[in-house]
Amino acid sequence: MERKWWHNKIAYQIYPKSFMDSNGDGIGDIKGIISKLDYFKELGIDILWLSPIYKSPLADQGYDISDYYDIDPRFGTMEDLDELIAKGKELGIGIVMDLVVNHCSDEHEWFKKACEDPDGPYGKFFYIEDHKEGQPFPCNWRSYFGGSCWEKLPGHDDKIYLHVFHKKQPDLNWENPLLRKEIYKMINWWLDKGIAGFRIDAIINIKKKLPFSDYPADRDDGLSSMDNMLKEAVGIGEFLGEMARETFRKYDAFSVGEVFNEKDSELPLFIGENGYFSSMFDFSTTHLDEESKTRYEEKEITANEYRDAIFANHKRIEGIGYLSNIIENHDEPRGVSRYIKTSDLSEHSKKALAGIYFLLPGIPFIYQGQEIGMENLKTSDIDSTDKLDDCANADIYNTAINAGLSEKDALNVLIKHSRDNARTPFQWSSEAHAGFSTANPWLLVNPNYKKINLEAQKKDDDSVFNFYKELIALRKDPEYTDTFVYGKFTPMYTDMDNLICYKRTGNKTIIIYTNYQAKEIDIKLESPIKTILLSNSKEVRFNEKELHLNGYDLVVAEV
Ligand code: TEU
Ligand code: CA
Repeated sequence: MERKWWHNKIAYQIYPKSFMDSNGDGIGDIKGIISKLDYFKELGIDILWLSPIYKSPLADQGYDISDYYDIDPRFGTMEDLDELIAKGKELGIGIVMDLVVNHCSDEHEWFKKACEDPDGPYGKFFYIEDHKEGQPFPCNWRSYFGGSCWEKLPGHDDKIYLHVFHKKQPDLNWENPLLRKEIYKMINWWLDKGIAGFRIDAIINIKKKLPFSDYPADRDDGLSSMDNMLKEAVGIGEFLGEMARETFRKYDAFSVGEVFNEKDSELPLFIGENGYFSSMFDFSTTHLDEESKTRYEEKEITANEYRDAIFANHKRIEGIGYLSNIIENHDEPRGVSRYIKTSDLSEHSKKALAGIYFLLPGIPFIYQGQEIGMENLKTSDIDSTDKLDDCANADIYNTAINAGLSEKDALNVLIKHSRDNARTPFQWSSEAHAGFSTANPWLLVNPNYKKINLEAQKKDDDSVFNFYKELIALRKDPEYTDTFVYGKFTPMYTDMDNLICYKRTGNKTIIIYTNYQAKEIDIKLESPIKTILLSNSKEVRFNEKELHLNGYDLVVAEV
């Protein structure tokens, strides 16, 4: 496989609104990010992905863009961003912007012009249909945030527009070459500025199955999940190939797709050599507890389920391309609260989870706060839905109420699944507002900040934070980096329960052993251990033939 500059990078996702507030208005901002650049240098981060900071009404926290060429004043100015890009460059840190082009904001001038003249050129930038009051909509797709994906076009009683997300996020019509040209122009404008690349939002949605038609309803609302339509939509490759040719490839930019529902046969086209994207996220574990969102029974993801999901996905991708590995992002609950049994959650088990995903083939992404082991909110932290913020919350809560849950139980379901879990402010210290801001933050701080915060962890050699530092240093160690980046991946001990073990073979042979359960275990060694490269346990006991692992021990060994 041809070597690319991004293959050996470590990436970090910033959710700007919740990262660091520099001016005391309770909202994180670009100056706050700049003030922490040394922190990223210390950690060993190469790529910073910023969730959207463009001009936006923030109906979906910036994923609703009203001007692609401007910065929202709440986050700062274009000068601030230029400074971030320049200072990042000096430190060897590339800035990756979020590319949100399935939709824009209803406050974008394109949409305003479309409302003024739906039959004019900008009307064709969107999906606008005629509609008579009382008539069925052109299709019964459920928007991702609940309810129909059709909404009355402002100023026109006889017209509607499509939004697969929030009604303030009208879908852009990618079938229109003029729209596509505008998008590529914008992408190149940003790449000319010197950013390292893009994370590409919700991209699988740009190809719709047309003409609009109904799919079988999958909930009492009579609507159908978008997945059903996406399965039948073909031809997205024409758009993505064109976009790659017209933009990313010309700049050798890094691009990572938020890709769901891709078809196996399309993988080489997506992330193979000369694929549409440099990489795409491994979401194989995020679906494991999907059902508990709507079936309302406690579902803990088991070690075997977790292992089988990531191993299968890495095997599927083997020889084709590079996954971007995550345990969480701004759309998911915190990984440690989700992939570790509640009764087993500790600094020790958090380090085990970190080691497992971090040393897989692909590009490790750390989501802000993950490196200090930030956790979900607890049901006892919140007594009302008002304390939360996300536009996706209403659907989760109402669906639970409609299914017959009490208000208290519905609130508990919401607290478990809300995207707000990942969006509470970064816990810098035990000071007021966790050191995130001098004012009341826009979203509550997780009350556990006195215990879980960066300042305390920096002082503690055994902290989760210092373990992440060691993991990064190990991946970058000149002796081993080639094996971690390009080494072959071989699952091991998959016939045994609760062991998550794999081998990386390059110019070195490294085995990652993890006992992902509370119970201790002795395992037979395939080959004798030469050196222990890293472990979350102070003392690792082994002999020629056997390795002893206490509960949640992770051992990285050269053999
Ligand atoms: O997410 C797209 C997506 O498909 C989901 O994970 C979505 O967040 C979830 O189904 C809603 O409950 C991206 C962004 O990451 C997300 O933050 C945005 O809300 C969304 O696109 C729209 O831009
Ligand atoms: Ca601010």
